Amino acid sequence: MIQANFDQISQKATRSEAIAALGIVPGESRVLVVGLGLTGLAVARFLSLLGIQVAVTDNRANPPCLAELRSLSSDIPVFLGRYEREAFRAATHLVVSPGVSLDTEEVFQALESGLGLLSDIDLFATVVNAPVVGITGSNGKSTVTSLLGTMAGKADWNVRVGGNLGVPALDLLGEDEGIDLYVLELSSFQLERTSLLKCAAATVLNISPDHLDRHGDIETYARAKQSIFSNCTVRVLNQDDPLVACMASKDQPALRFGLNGDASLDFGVCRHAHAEWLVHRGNPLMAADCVKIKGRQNLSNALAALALGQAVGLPIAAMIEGLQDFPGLPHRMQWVEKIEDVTWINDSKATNVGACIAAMQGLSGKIVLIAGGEGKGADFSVLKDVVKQRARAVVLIGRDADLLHGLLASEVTSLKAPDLRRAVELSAGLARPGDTVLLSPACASLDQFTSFEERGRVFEQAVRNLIGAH
Ligand code: UMA
Ligand code: ADP
Repeated sequence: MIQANFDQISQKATRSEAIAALGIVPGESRVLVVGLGLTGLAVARFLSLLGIQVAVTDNRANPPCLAELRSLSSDIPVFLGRYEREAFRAATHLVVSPGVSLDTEEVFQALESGLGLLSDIDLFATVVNAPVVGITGSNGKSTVTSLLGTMAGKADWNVRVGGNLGVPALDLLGEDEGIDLYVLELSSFQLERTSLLKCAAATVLNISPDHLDRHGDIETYARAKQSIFSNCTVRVLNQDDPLVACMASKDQPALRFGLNGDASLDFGVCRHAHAEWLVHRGNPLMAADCVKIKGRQNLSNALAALALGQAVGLPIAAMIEGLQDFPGLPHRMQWVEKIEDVTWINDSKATNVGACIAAMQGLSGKIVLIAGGEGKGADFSVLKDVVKQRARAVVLIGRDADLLHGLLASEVTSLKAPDLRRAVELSAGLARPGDTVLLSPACASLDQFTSFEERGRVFEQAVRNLIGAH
């Protein structure tokens, strides 16, 4: 026990020193945390434990983590309902939560006036004591992050997995003695405000338009993603995605993966013994059929995880075991029911057009697509071809239903539904035996639901209600 206390004290001292090197010093610095969600709470907790003076502001009157912050300390000043200008004036440093745009007037002005900007990921990177793998991209981040965590577990590594996936990076730290590896899912919002991360291996899985309402254009969005490679040791690059394949650098080694059958790739897919196999520089590793998560996009995810794992020294046998066992995450191409020979699939996590296209391309037979929600400024016209080829009909919900209808009604039968339950009923009427009804909205859910998980649950329940109705 005494040893444990000693370790805690010495760890605190080491972390304080590391944070002081950023110019954040107890008694002198005042850090303003903007946003009181999971990230804001984690940052306030981390800094106040190190004795740093912290204040928090959120423009919501009742932000999600207020009660937790109050129970952490009653001494932390909290400004709610609007971003308090006084709080910005009093601060020496800003930590801006990923949900808050850097263009928000008060934040923008504070940065213009010279305040230092840090992210929770910067603070994490400053004190972390073990190798970090960073995973970003438009689609597949959560899957690859969780899969790599499973692979590391199979090798008996002490691994911690989080970031945009759900547990803020700082909350993964705890007492990090004996941790072998951190695996972080990183969003474009986290990366655009991070400059200190040094990944042992990092990847941009793919780039397709997303969050353009925040980033403005795809170039800015791609640049935020690419910044994951600054200071990284090994770049893992998707050769199938032209926007990613060109992200190589002569100064950093790269491992390349791809589905195009090129045997010279570090990790690829080739024919072997009359079947498709995952290969390492042409050498067969495992039959593609034995990868538990299904679909071409998941084969690509499997190759990415193999390359990242190899870059940090995971044994190949453990990685193969992980691929055989990892069942996939809920709300991603999740089988729900088969009713009167119609298969129902929940892909609620498809919050952008790239994921929706991959979902439709990965299915055989005709599809009734349920889509719509908050499009985040995306260009939906890229859905036209795949909808024309694969869909029998589309049923549209949410804020951008009209926009989608305007583009797709000329290609296939297109109906609008007032809510997801009604969309399920309409889809049941449109689908024929052998079809798939696919919820793959290509949009965020927040106009009608609290999260993509809630949207997926509502869908599953509505589908199960159909069984009772038959
Ligand atoms: N908000 C306000 N006012 C504020 C602060 C936030 O209205 O003052 C709103 C934002 O517009 C946003 C929401 O509240 O819609 C939450 O923002 P936040 O920064 O407080 O979010 P956190 O709870 O800290 O969660 C964040 C990530 N959320 C976002 O980037 C929006 C979580 O990713 C992540 O799991 C968590 O940190 C831990 O790292 C979620 C997400 O949706 C899953 N990410 C986006 C995505 O995957 O597409 C990027
Ligand atoms: P993210 O964390 O990047 O949102 P997820 O693993 O949660 O990624 O998957 C999100 C959506 O993208 C799901 O609809 C899933 O079916 C789809 N998807 C997963 N991997 C890929 C990929 N490599 N390419 C395209 N779509 C993918």
